[in-house]
Amino acid sequence: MSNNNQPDLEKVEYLKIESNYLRGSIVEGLNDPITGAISEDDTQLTKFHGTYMQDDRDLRKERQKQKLEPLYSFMIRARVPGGRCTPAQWLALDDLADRHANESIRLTTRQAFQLHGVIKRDLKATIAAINDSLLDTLAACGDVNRNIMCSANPEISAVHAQVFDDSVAISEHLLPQTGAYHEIWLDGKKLPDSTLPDYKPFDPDASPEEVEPIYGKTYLPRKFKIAVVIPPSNDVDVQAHDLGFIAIVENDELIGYNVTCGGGMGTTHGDLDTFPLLAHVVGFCTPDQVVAVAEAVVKTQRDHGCRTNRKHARFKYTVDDHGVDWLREQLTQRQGFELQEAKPFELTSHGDRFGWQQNHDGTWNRTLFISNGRVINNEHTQIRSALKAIAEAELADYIISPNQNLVLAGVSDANKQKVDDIIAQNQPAISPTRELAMACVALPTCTLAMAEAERYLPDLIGEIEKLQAKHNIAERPISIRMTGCPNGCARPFVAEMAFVGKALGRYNMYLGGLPNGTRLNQLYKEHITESEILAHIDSLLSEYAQVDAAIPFGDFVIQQGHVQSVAHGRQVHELIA
Ligand code: SRM
Ligand code: SF4
Repeated sequence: MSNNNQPDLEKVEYLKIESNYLRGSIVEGLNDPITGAISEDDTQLTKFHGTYMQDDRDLRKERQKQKLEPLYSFMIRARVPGGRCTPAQWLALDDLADRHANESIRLTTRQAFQLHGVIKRDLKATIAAINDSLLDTLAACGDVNRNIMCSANPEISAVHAQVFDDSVAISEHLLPQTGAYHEIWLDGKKLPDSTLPDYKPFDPDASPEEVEPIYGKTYLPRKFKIAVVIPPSNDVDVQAHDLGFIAIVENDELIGYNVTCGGGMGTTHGDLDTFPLLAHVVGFCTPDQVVAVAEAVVKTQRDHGCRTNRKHARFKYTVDDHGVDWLREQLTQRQGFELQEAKPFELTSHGDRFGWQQNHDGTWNRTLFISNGRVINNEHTQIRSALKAIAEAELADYIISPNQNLVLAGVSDANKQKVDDIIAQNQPAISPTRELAMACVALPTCTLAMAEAERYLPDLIGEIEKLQAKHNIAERPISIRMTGCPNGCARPFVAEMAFVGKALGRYNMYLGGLPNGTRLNQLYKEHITESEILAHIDSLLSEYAQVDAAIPFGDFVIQQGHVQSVAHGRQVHELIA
């Protein structure tokens, strides 16, 4: 508490104010040859530039024993609105994965790329090379609007281009305007075709509104996330985001968007004041209004989000604390128009559509399964080489799906077979449950991981598949997600079944989401091991096998009283069994 009994601002708020619009001492830190690390303060600031300092947690103890500093390296996250990139951009990323990273490309749950294991010496060159490919990393992380998501492979493909363009417009409008990014990574240059804002040198006398018209000096209280969905798919889990736009399509024409506000997944174990929330549908706007609505929502959070407690700083808490009527008033004032009444819509599934699908223009999309988004060559798969070959032959555009998979898009009739031939060995038949599964990165790179996720879920799904086969329900899909901690990076709290890491080898188990991602699940068992997990699943599946195949697993567990139907995020942590 400060002297006047007002709660103190979070330390990072001062850091943002004093950083000269995200410059801090990043340049000095990068040039310091004594350590592979950068300072704690600069670590916070580099997030806004799209990179996180990490260390290899598999090697931490060994390095400590040898009295060496941790093996520091950097994760770089690119900004890829709607997950879309060209074959040339894919090849640039693929090249960097070998030259500067750990020989893999990671597709994220927000349709972006990550490179892991980039050492400090190579950081600037890697970010500059990403920019050379006309992608960038600005605002991929940090207290700003992050990568915007957009349905990857919608059934109503006729409106995809328009909805995608609206998503890009929102993304670009909400980019930080500071020249820090250009100075630190691009030697003050802006490439002619780059979508980055124009370069502005630092002017100590300029007002915050001149430098950062939307964010000001303090940026947002916390990260901010936007998703745009084209029903009936809910591949983006639209209500899991701070702000969402649901495309409303009539006769194959986009008439506008329902606006959703106040969703989010992150929680902290044992802290009941933190919880996931689903966004409210707050109204409808026309396509030409989306950018104004996005700006009004962001500014509402800028001015009213909590800056004294980062655990309460997400927009979901702002909306939960003040209510939807208050929010509508804020938006009307800031936008200069009222949102219209929301239109009816239906969402059917939050999974991807695999295999070939034809677009309205006659071209084809094929969605490939990429296990937890890790594009790699190893003893099980040569998917990285296959995707490189497709890019080299320019057979498709690339769209990262919101479920860490990859859509090869816009393939001509003539090229379909060529794609199939290249991909054949790398797309084994997989079960409907595995198709839906998603795990966050977790160990060894994530500093916050308490348990394995990406490296473990494929094996656990293997065991669950055996149990599904035992009960003759192998063909019934169950959406299963795993995270290494309760931050929720694989959006676990909207899955039908979720495992959230508590400690190495131990997870909290949640049940009761819907296959379309529009209901929160609830804690079912705490702190359990693999054998306990499998025993519980065996028992649940033996009951599930007796009910009508049309009943989704998430509904069945509620009907049988294993968990409750959750009306508010606070109930997610309630253990009723
Ligand atoms: Fe996340 C922090 C990885 C999507 C909620 N997330 C992290 C960090 C950066 C750990 C850190 O702060 O040191 C992780 C880096 C791990 C690594 O080694 O790569 C990380 N998050 C990821 C990714 C890569 C998971 C994946 O397997 O794909 C996703 C990158 C998305 C992107 O491209 O931008 C990712 N993170 C999400 C999502 C899902 C989403 O946005 O749709 C969520 C839940 C939704 C939400 O934000 O409410 C999410 N990540 C968090 C949180 C908790 C935020 C909160 O409100 O409490 C943290 C921790 C934090 O912010 O303090 C976090
Ligand atoms: Fe790391 Fe936790 Fe996010 Fe997984 S959920 S990537 S363990 S922060």
